Amino acid sequence: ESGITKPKGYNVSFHCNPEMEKHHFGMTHPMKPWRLTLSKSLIYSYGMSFAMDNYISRAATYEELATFHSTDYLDFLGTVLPEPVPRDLENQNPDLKFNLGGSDCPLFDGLYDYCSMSAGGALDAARKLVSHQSDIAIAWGGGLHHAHKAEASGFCYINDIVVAILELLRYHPRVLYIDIDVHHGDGVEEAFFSTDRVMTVSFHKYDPNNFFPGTGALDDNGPKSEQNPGSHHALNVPLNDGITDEQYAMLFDTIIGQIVEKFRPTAIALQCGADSLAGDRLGRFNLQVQGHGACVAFCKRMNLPLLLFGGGGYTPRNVARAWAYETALAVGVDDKINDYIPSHTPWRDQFRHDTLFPTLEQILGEPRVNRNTQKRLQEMIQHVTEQLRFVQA
Ligand code: VJV
Ligand code: CA
Ligand code: ZN
Repeated sequence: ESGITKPKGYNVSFHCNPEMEKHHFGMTHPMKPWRLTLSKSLIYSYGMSFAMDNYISRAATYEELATFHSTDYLDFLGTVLPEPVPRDLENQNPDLKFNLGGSDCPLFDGLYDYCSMSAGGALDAARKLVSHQSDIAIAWGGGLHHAHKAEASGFCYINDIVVAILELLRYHPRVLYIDIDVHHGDGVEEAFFSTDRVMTVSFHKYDPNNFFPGTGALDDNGPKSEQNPGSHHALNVPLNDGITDEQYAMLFDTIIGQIVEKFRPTAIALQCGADSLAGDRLGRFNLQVQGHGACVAFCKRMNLPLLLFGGGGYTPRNVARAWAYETALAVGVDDKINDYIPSHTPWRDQFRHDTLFPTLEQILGEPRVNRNTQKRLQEMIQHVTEQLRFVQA
């Protein structure tokens, strides 16, 4: 038995930082950095490290973070201390400085290190792509798409995606950003609102009054003005509860296919938030590991430098399954992975049955009622097609 080996002439790099994974948002907070450790264990157990270049990422420097974030915000983030008594859910202080210290974005030990390590992994990944050392670069510790220039939001403090895309833009004329997290990628969209060099497209659950962050309607396409080159370069695909693999793939392939044809990106950044999977603690969709992974497979087929970020994902065992499967897709061993479980793996047969591949037959989560009509999905495709009439590469 040979095990997984490196594909010839095709490089995948894997960027992680074990120190980052040790941080805690608080006992019952949904964001659990240890899901990264779980994902990595599954990936390494399959022997996938032998098919990739593996890097321990460094922390991003203050200067690197300041390419997007305001120095006022960074200075505060670097000096605030955890509160001795955490604020409870009900009793929130309405005037939090930079939105730091509430229940969504708590102050915890080592917060600044956690943030700079997340961004460091994303930046390392971007640099591997621009130097042509990698064809696909993976940073599962990144993908924190809600952070703004001078404000934390929705479990995100530093927008590692924006920092990494800014690095790509030093060498790439046009970057396509795609976001399959169940939440709207508002921070990334806003950061590139006024440029035509980045097209952002987010697929998300949309219900302005009941689902975070409430933005990302179909006709939110950036500030509409003649002078703004960024108009028509922000696309949104607002969805309802219970969308299935088939519907999602149809939308994704049609929309992304059209965008690639019209916008002609020279690199793709894909945020793979795993909270769009069925059975997620915060999510609402019915996606299975295959349906989620199909988005990665589609982007890979575009044959462009590809940066894969993590993001949300609140049922850790499913996060690990999805990101392990997507790592296998990136490397190109998804179809033969079960044959390659190293022979020295303890409980090899149980491992084969309990972890990754069974989920490719088994259904994740309680199925939700699908509230997405075929008619509405067609309207969304139509709207995107109309926006793309204004786009010229
Ligand atoms: O919906 C919100 C904001 C509120 C105020 C704060 N309360 C707790 C919840 C309602 C309006 N925030 C969302 C943020 C979701 C962020 C998603 C991030 C990503 O996946 O897109 C990218 C990494 C929200 N939904 C659920 C919760 N917050 C939530 C927060 C908690 C919690 C339970 C649920 C914080 C602490 C604890 N439990 C103990
Ligand atoms: Ca999204
Ligand atoms: Zn999310």
